[in-house]
Amino acid sequence: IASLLFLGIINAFAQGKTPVSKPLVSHIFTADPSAHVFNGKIYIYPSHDIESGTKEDDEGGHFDMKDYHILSMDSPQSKVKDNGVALDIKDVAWAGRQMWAPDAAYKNGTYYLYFPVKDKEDIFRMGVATSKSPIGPFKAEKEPIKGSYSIDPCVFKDTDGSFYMYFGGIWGGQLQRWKNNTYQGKTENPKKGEIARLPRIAKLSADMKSFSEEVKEVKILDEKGNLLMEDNNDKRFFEAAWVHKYKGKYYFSYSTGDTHNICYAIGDSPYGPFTYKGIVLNPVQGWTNHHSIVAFKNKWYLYYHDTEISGKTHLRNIKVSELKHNADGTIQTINAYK
Ligand code: FUB
Repeated sequence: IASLLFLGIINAFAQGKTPVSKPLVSHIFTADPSAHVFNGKIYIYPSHDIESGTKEDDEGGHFDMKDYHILSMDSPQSKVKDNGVALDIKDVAWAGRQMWAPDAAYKNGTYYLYFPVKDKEDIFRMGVATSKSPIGPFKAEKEPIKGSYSIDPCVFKDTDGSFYMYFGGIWGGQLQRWKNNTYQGKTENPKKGEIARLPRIAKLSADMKSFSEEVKEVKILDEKGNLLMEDNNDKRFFEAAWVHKYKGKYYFSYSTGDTHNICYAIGDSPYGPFTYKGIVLNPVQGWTNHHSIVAFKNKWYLYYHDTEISGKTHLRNIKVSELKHNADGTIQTINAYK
């Protein structure tokens, strides 16, 4: 671990940047941190990055994760506990490969873990697993969620108690392969001149294991009310959806992928439309940028990852930073480096 940290320091300085925050854990690689407050404690549901030996390709084949570990802590500043394996790919009957960014929710005494994994046909689907404990172990349902596809689920609980799943990711996340919720087979990646692909939303049923409605697109508009184009790749949706509610408004935040920003857009309904407002987190070390935003004791926190320890894009480490809303509701952009 000491040598991993040393490599990380070299990586940070090699890029002329000094990280502002430290990795939360360094004994395993973690990424895509979905943070929640359950029973007054913080639980993080991250991806568990590993070196599986799978060659790097344009579809992200080197992100070849096989299980999930849940991290817990008393507060954002407290010691972090790794609670061991919460769900293993070998215990998901329909799974093929690549357990990517998960999320979690709690309702009526049960915790739900939502996770994207490729099925045996190599198509990403969303799985759901349940436990009586926030740290698992989780037991997966026998089939993926009916009508689900692509990656990066974010399950948002609204103030009226309704739960919504947001999801989607282009390129390796396969969102471009779906039109009107129908699989089109392998297609080319979106091109300049096209309207940018839109993230998806579906309300969850009372049982939390299915969608209660047809999956819909979530519109992200520019300041003039037009849908963002693929050409606006420093602003358009790529992956890593997250929703938080602040002073009655819905904040939809996401990664722009190939331009590496975490951006946000604000709306009046969980379904959107959302109007683009700015950048939450500037690019971090490594290709991917993926985050969550959570309130804890009257302060807001941004959980994110970079590659400080390994210097490798597929071996990431999670971090946390305080997030501030301005009086007009906009978010102060965070730089992960000085
Ligand atoms: O961790 C695998 C993938 O990398 C996630 O699903 C994306 O959001 C990106 O962070």
